[in-house]
Amino acid sequence: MAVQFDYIAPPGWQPKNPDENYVIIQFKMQLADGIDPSMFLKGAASVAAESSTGTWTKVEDRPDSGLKKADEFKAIVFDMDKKNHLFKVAYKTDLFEYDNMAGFLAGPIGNIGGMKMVKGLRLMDIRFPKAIVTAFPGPRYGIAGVRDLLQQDKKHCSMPIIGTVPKPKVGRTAQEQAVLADRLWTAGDGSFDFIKDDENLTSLSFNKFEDRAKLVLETQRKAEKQTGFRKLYLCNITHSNFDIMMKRADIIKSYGGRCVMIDVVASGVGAVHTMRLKNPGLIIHAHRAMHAFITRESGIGISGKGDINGFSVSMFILAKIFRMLGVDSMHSGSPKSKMEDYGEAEEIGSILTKDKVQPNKKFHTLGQNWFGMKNVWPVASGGLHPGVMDVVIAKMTPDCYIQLGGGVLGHPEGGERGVEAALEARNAVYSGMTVKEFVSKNPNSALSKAVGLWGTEPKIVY
Ligand code: CAP
Ligand code: MG
Repeated sequence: MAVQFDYIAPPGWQPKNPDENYVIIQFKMQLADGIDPSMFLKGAASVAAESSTGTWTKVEDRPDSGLKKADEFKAIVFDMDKKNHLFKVAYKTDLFEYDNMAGFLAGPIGNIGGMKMVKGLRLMDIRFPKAIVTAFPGPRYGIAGVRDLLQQDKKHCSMPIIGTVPKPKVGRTAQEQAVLADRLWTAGDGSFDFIKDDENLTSLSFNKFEDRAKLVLETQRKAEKQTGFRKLYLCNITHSNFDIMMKRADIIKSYGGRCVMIDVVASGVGAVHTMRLKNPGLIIHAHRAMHAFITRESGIGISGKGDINGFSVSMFILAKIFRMLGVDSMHSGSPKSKMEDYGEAEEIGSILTKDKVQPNKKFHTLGQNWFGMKNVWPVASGGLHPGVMDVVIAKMTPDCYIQLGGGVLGHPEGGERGVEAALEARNAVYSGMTVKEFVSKNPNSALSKAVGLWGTEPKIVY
């Protein structure tokens, strides 16, 4: 297809000073059935063409047809690894409007996913250059900013932040939600950090947003006074009408809240970017519901060795995009989780937390220089319970949120004991103990009861 220009780099070509000059993308491609494998190079060139300047045929060549600039801005295929279906593409930085994420996505994550010549295309990673990274606001608070806002003492600064998303996901009234928040925030030594709305709890007939925000935030103030610990309520403001979402952020602010939660994939990059710029100084928590319909690869190609079917973008890329757009915490997946996990949660954690991320061959990632942009809390969640917390903290580092829904409210002796068990697990890790060691020394503890029910491995119920 790439008929007008030559989109293939000469052998050995590497982009010069990519952090200034290029966006680099690592692709994995499977040609459609019936297309001879020898066409792989041509296919890669077509991907580069369609995602930058080209189309399926030659177009008219006149002085005013823009072909000179188009040739200058054509994307370049390099580092071809035909055996493993891999190649990279370099796009000149100036092919993009630096601060426009929606505009960016329409290029390299645009039409190419629909091309007949491929039956599988996965974007494994994108490395963004300085001009694009620094054109975005990034997080307002990041890890240090949230710890400061919570006025954490030295001990709690070395621990994860821990909280619950009440289950059932939906069912309680706003009043019942506030009563539950009170029970959980004041349980144990009162240091339980946050309560979070579930991804599908917005403003429902029996649990209106405004009532819930008011009642839970009143409870938060009361619990803070009682326990001496500052708390977070991650209140879900998701709406497809941005004006309503903004109004909800203002309501949270007016009730003294510190944080909003957004289903960022469902809401879209425009909503998240604008909310980051316009919200009244709140922490942004990013739930990634819907991401798996975009990021989950079909086939066995995750490792880069097998065939792939279908079209996807890795979660590494979404993590980078939402860090740039400015969320402060983001679901990253977790080891020992109920969700698909091929070891990528720790890598997502690095992308969210480090300033200079190194490439990782295992996942074909390209690394990233964040040029001082604030970092983001990875959120470990999904089927976690107190029995797995030592391993999760060891892998995700103490700079993470740990979220236990069923893993607190399913405790055999009730929610308060669920909180106690989670806090005991966090303290055990802080004092250098494993969960098993703590349990053998404290057989009547809440943690021991939790481990009695769930063990120390994920519990997957079908
Ligand atoms: C967890 C959770 C989260 C998932 C999202 C749920 O509840 O509230 O939404 O963790 O997945 O609804 O499943 P449990 P991820 O603790 O009861 O499992 O974090 O992978 O984005
Ligand atoms: Mg949930």
